[in-house]
Amino acid sequence: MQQKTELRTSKYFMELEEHFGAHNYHPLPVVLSKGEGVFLYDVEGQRYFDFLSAYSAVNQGHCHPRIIETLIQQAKELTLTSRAFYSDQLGIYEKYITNYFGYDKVLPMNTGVEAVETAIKLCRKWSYQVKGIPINQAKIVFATGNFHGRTLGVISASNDSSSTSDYGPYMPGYEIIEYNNLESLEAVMSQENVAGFIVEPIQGEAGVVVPNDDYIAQAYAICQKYQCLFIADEVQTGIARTGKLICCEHSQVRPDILILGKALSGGVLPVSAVLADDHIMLTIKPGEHGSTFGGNPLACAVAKTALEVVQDEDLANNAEEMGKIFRSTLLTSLKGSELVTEIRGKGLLNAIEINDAEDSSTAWDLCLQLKDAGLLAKPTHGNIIRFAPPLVIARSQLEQCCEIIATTINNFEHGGVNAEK
Ligand code: IF1
Repeated sequence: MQQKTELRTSKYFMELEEHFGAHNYHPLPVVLSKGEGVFLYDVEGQRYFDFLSAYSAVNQGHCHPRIIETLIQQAKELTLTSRAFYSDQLGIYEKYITNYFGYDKVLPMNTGVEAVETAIKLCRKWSYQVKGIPINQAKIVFATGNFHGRTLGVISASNDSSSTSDYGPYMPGYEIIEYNNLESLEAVMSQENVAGFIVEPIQGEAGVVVPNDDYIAQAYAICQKYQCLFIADEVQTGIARTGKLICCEHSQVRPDILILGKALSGGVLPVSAVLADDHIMLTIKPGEHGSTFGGNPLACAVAKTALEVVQDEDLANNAEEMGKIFRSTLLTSLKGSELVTEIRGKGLLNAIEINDAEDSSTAWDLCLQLKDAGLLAKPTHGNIIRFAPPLVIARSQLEQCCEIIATTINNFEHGGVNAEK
């Protein structure tokens, strides 16, 4: 009796995840099997514009041919040695990335949160060894609305109950102040034993919260005034996403510690990095920090190519230009909307705010209709929809997507058929 093979439909795959996977996500009901540039394809062959880019990890576009070619070639040679030995990829990559971002040294890690944790440890180590804060007395300042990852070390800085509830007790030595509020930063900085301030130059998960134009520059100046480290979490805003190589460039700020992740590998595998100058980075001595996969030859080769693509394809300027068109086009086409209360962002990190409570299903329902119209996006914090396509998007594609978004929202608000796919 031949075994009946299950039809590999979207339903089939969603049920597998429901049955065998932890329920730590609530995905949009779409099952993807292929990505190419700005497009994703589901198992039924339906094509979508990707307007999430895996939370800004696929800035270079899905399966960029140059990055994939590097992955394949390096994978045939050597993937992992551990740092117990040298490799012919790590030093080349370290020289390339430190020159690329303008720092003395890099500490290579894997996920974004590992890089954030590394920056926290580095800041504390520097504060004891260089600034002279009494051991175990260092305070690190964070901002309300932050998102730095999911480990206990960083959710301890979160004021979002969905990140923190029932995970206590939490890491001590953290101070949380209001984002985009310089007075509160000055006040906490004037306390003793403050080691540093870690901040997202635009808060992604909080809903693409763009601070006042002078916030980052003034915050950096306050950190300098109190000999504290200014640490930029650019895991989501970095790698050209906001129209500059790093978002802090909009403020002419060079962070004391720069944290990168996500698109550092073009979304091909987890690669993150912490960059700093010698007087900070060399406070960590051999054996005092590390990771099995940190700086592995495969990641180094892939990340170098991913950064070359950002430069060669001028993705920062494309993000800047396409972002301006995106916001101006939607502002015009949604001018009369009562549903959409704000369109905001920088470069190709944008969001719309829905005039509904955070716990409403409106944003979710809108994303379902956008999916049916051929565009994938996902709400953040209930009533905000983030729009972040790969930075390789062409003007004609962007204009088509603006049409899809505007038509879908107008139809949702006033009833009517969806835009053509
Ligand atoms: C999830 C959010 C985005 C980040 C910043 C560090 C990290 C992230 C500014 C940690 C990661 C990811 C995590 C992912 C979804 C996504 C996310 F919705 F969770 F908050 F982008 F906004 N700093 N963000 O945005 O990097 O360890 O994940 O590599 O947890 O669902 P990671």
